[in-house]
Amino acid sequence: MLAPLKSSVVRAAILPIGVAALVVFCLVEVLGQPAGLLPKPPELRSKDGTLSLTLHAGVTREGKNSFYFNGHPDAPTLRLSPGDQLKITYINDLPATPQERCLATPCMDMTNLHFHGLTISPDAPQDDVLTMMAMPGKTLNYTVQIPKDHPPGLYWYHTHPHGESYRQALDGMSGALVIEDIVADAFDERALFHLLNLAREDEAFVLVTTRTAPVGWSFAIRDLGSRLKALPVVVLTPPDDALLRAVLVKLFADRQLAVDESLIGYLATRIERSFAGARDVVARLDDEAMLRKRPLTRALATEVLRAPPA
Ligand SMILES: [Cu+2]
Repeated sequence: MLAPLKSSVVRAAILPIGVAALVVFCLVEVLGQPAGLLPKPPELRSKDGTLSLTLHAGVTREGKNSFYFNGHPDAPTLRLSPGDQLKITYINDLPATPQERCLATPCMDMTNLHFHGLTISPDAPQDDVLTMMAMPGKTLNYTVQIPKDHPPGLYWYHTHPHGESYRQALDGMSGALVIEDIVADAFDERALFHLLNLAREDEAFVLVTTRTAPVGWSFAIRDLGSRLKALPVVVLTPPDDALLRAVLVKLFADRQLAVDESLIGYLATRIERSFAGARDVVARLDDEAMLRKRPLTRALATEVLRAPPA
């Protein structure tokens, strides 16, 4: 890993259209979803090769089964890279006497997790939907190893107990799982080389995202190496002060929250310098203000920032 690039994401683009795609990507990150659409689930990213979280199964106010994260009926989007480990403590808080009816047999409110589409082990403590099962009040501990050569893509995780998963999944017990980034020395060189050749023949475009620039990688296929190293590279650095402030104002406005300019300045210099960091602090402040029935002020922000994230 290249030291100066550690905290930034390097995006290597092939042909100018790749750069156009990058611009779109950045705007989507900044603007988020238009008001009135489904709320965006929280996003969790692996750090130093691991993503750990506690997930609950529970019942919403409307009586639906749901995943719960940090006390909210949310299914967080999990972002991992090939080679990462995903650790989930999954607690079944569904009632021992189920409120809902099942198709063939009485509901038992048991649950577990299936990682749909991932090429991982079917044995406990990974993607084992047969022997890993939590009755109400029980906990399952998952440790999922994402292979180093796992293809990037959008996958999903969902509840998977036989006879009950249909009803539970329709209720909403599912979430997105994203495998990002190709990693140096951990992808199929022949496949990428063929893909690039095919794209050139078809005048199509390929966008590669990674955390380090290909210039430092070693290649078995020399032609692939020279092709990748010759690509235009666009580095996405952390947002600067002005952008981070604008993002904070926008995120508060999304929640119909009018906040003081001094609070924005206070937060911008204290939070992690990323869009994810901005989203996280706005959500936490909104939650805490509601919970404590207090206005959104610097005093509240000081207390919230001092407390570790739940
Ligand atoms: Cu599935």
